[in-house]
Amino acid sequence: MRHTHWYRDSVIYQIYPRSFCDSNGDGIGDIQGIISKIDYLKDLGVNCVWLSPVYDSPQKDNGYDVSDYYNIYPPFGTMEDFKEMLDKMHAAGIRVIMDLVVNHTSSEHPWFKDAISNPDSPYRDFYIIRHGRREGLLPPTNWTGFFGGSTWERIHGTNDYYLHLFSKDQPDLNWDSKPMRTQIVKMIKFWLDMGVDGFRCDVINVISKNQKFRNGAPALFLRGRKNFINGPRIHEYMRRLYKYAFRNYDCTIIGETALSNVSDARLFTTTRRKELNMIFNFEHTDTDNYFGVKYLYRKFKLKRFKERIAKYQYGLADVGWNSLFIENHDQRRSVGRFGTTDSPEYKNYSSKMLALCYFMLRGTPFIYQGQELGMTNIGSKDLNDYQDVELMRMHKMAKKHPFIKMLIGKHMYDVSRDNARTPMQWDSSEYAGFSTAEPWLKVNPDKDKVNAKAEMRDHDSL
Ligand code: TEU
Ligand code: CA
Repeated sequence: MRHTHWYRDSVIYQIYPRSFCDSNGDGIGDIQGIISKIDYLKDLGVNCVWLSPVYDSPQKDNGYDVSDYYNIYPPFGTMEDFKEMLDKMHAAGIRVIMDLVVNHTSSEHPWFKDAISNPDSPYRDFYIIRHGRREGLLPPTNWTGFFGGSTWERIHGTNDYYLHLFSKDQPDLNWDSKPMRTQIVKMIKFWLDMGVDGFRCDVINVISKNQKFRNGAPALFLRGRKNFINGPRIHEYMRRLYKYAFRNYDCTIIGETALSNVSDARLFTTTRRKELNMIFNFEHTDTDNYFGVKYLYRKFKLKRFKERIAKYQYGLADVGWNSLFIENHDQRRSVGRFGTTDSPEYKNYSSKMLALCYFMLRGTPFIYQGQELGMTNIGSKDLNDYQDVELMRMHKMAKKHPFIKMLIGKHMYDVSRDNARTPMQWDSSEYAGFSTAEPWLKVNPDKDKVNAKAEMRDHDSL
């Protein structure tokens, strides 16, 4: 089958399954819930859906910690439910892209469990395991990870450490291992053969690590990042994935490539290089922080925002293709961030103005669930209203180090990822039409002001 450019004519809708629609009243969104909203998606006019991870997982990072790539997380449903959804989406003219989380697995993945419990395990080489310095007293390097703190965790009862760029429940896979890569290719084909239309590849630009393991220069966040952001073999791995997994399917491959620049973006997306179709880069959403770290809050400046967007519009004009987005499950809601929610009237103008602006750029637009309703941020300063592993780590660090507290304390809740993860507001009932029971995360208290039916009515009367 030929690899075509259908993504260039697509509008892609991101579903965060946990928060979209709960069909069976357990407070957690699920696949049958998604199926029940296919007509809504069709009405909205999108022709592709990107599903955040639905694989089996202990949910330490809401599915970005996969323990079984070949099964569905039971509270979301079964493989039959997934196939039913895929068929019904296709029948409605909507393609389906899955999340592909292969920088790391869950620490509950059988490969990892075997790797750390058995020194002769064939799976030891699937992960990045090294002796600690000073007989295990110190980790192999001084690197620090995306959620703060050391990237190394000591393996209980040994002098060895494993690498994790995210939480300690998410050990990094070793892409320098060929048997490991072969397993990933096999898994990708399993889903493509089932009829899945592509992947959004989670943090794919950090899969190659400089395995000389040198210490990084002093830095507040992500110390040693040169060793793993767009590491030494990154483009080789992208081309290998294309050649062995994607080439023979008419699929779309999007890479999440945090902390890249325009020249990296060109390398990833130049059509003739055969790596990725599009990337998600965050320079524009990082307008209101320092160094690409969302917790280092900085005042939003429209001029900087426009410059950063323009940079990629011009930078990829002759090669490649842009993804257009201003929200996702890691980015708080856009209307109060880049516009204003000061009054219902301004909120309405702001959300429509933002939509118009980014839809008119060159690239493929993405809508994050609830964005079409102008859903807003939580606004609570109570830790009990939040659950995200990233925020919990930041909160812990701020409690321990007064300097970090001074840097991030004031805006910690406002910038946190749960702002984008509150249940979808289908109507103004108690649980917003998301569920009949209390949802896993509190419904946004502004629920009376936002709801899908009212917005659709608005739309019909235009
Ligand atoms: O996120 C990558 C990630 O590091 C983001 O938090 C990024 O740093 C930030 O949004 C840029 O401003 C991906 C997933 O989207 C996220 O949900 C996971 O927690 C993470 O990978 C680990 O799998
Ligand atoms: Ca459910």
